[in-house]
Amino acid sequence: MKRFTAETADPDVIVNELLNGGGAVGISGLFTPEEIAEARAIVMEHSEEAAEKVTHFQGAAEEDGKLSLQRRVWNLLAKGDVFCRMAAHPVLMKILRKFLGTEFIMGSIAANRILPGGPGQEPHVDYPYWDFHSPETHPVGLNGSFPMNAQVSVLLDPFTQESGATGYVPGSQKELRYPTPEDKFYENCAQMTGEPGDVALFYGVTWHCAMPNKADHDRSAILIQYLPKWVKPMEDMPAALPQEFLDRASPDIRQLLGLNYPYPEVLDTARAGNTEGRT
Ligand SMILES: O=C(O)CCC(=O)C(=O)O
Ligand SMILES: [Fe+2]
Repeated sequence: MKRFTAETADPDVIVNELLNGGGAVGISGLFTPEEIAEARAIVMEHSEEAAEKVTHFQGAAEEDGKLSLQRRVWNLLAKGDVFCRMAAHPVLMKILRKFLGTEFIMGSIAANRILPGGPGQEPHVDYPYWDFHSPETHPVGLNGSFPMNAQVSVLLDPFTQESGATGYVPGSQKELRYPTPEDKFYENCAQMTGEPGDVALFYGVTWHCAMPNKADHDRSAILIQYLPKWVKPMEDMPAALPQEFLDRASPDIRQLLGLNYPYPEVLDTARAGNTEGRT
């Protein structure tokens, strides 16, 4: 992974690396130790108990009864001003404006805490959301030649090989497809390692996942999803229709109104348990 600082983070160089290079970069020096300590304290406070929250790519963990070793804290903008500073850091804004267009939006800001012994996730892509395990539900020929997603992880703990730093396959963003077992992800992956306060920025087409935490400490990060402005529909058609219309709409009309697609969803209060993944 190519590494940059707040001073050397040239948007053109980084955009090229995301699209045509490894698909992920590291940036250090964006946040103070105080900001990271504050964010971490809030995340820990909100995940002290293994509260059942919706999660993704944890099908195997759910089967093994290990879901509680990964904890999500959703809807972070409502939980502390420090998260607004993370989401809109000027260095990130400048790079993301180049990558996703000047009016890009944020799709999610959440913490992912993996406790010691946490098994990590299923290798996946985040393009534009999480459901490319079912490619037939997307437009024919959809590909990653232009970005419809960018992911930022702000590391709150040391991300090492041992602690399960996000694994990814460099170059896998060049062909949009969900990884299969034949791709031997774990043999081919590198890891987005770093110190608390460092940022990993990656293109969501890149095959990646949280790796198993074999260290004796937690491994938490703030995960931020960014999208082009038009990933949100232009018209809010359901809001413009009377409730009786929606109640009696056929399955096809409901689909056309976007009512079958769950996102955007209030993940903080969504049904607990794993809802996405191949398994
Ligand atoms: O926490 C990580 O290392 C990655 C999380 C991730 O990729 C996801 O939740 O989509
Ligand atoms: Fe992901």
